[in-house]
Amino acid sequence: HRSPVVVIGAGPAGLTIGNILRAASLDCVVLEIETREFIERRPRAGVLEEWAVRGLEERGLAVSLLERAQRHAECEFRFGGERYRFEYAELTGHHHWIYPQQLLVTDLVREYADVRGGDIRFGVRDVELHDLDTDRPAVSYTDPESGERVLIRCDFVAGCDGARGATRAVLTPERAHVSRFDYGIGWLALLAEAPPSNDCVVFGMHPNGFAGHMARSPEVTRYYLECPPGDDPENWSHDRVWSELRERLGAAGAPPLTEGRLIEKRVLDMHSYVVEPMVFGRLFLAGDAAHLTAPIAAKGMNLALHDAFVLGDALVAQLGKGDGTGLSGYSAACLGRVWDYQEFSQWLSDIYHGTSSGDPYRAGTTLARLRRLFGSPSAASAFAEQYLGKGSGY
Ligand code: RFL
Repeated sequence: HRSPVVVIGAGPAGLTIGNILRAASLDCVVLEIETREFIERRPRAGVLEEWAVRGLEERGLAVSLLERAQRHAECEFRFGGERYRFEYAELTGHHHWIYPQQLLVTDLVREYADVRGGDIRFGVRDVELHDLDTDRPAVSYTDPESGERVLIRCDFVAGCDGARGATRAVLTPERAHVSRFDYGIGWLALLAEAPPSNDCVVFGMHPNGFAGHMARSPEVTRYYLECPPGDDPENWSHDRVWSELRERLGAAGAPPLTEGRLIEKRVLDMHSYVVEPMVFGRLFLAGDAAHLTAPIAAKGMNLALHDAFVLGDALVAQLGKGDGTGLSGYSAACLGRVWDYQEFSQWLSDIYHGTSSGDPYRAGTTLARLRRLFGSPSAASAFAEQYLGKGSGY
């Protein structure tokens, strides 16, 4: 078996790279451990930045998204029992798009496999990488039906298998440097079968802890509740969840929360890492395999798409025209944005979690930051720029 590129992982990063290669009539094989049905239903992120939507659109990958996604122009902060609207589109002219990750994945799989004729193998087992520091690397896996090992020789491997994949294991300390940050905070991530309770995203800063409200669709809403890291979701009964949400998101004049059945309830421990460089020999990492950003600032899916645009275009230039400049500059071209988003997530985490830290000094500085955001136009535009992600300049 031979293919110019093997892509490991069919998430937003891997599928976008596969689609870019197929659009240039280049062959690749995408390997995915889960089934197609599973990845098309796995709920995760939902916020797309405008430059990411435009990047998908330019590559013919945003037809359904532009028909179905909601376009948001503002968000709302609640603290001290009051509501504060933040009209970022009015400030910057840019928007957020709300589109559940599983719908984007469904669109990308359909386009890659059914429209562009791409090769994708689901349910593969025991993926291993070989000879990465030679010019003929290979990837092997166990075929789910025959149980046999299959080896694919290639020119390049794209490691897009997320935070728990096989490519991260290859990156021993001699091969790449990993910087980590642990926030020491947990978020109970909830999906409620209930229409959104507000016309935009809401961030609630409360002495009991942070709470977030994010629309996903007219029928489903994501909520977050700050909790101790490692907390057991079973500690959070239906009644406890809704009473905490009501309390933490409560504010004068706020519409009441629309309650509903909780269809997902899991605890996410907030931590982040960055792998540098994002390359080892012929292995190029993209998305969560290269860097994890705690979902505090909703940046992960956007970074995965940014990597995929840069890597997809660089592979096309190399394989189509023998131009290797994109590949040699790949890691540097991505890490600027990666670190920028890491820093913003850390800054935002201080705002979200300061008032519940139990430390009156941190609570005081948090409230000062919030007042500055709503009192100073230049602080507001700096925030809006980072909240929306920069469109260019990296
Ligand atoms: P993915 O989506 O994890 O895809 C990796 C794919 O690789 C497969 N895989 C393997 N395949 C072959 N061999 C192996 N050994 C493999 N191991 C794993 C997996 O099954 C999977 O299909 O990575 P990618 O493409 O880098 O995309 C990253 C995003 O998924 C991630 O950053 C976001 O979901 C993070 N995130 C959010 N990001 C945002 O931009 N906005 C948000 O609002 C947002 N909310 C979230 C989030 C992540 C969450 N969780 C559960 C992690 C909310 C949550 C709850």
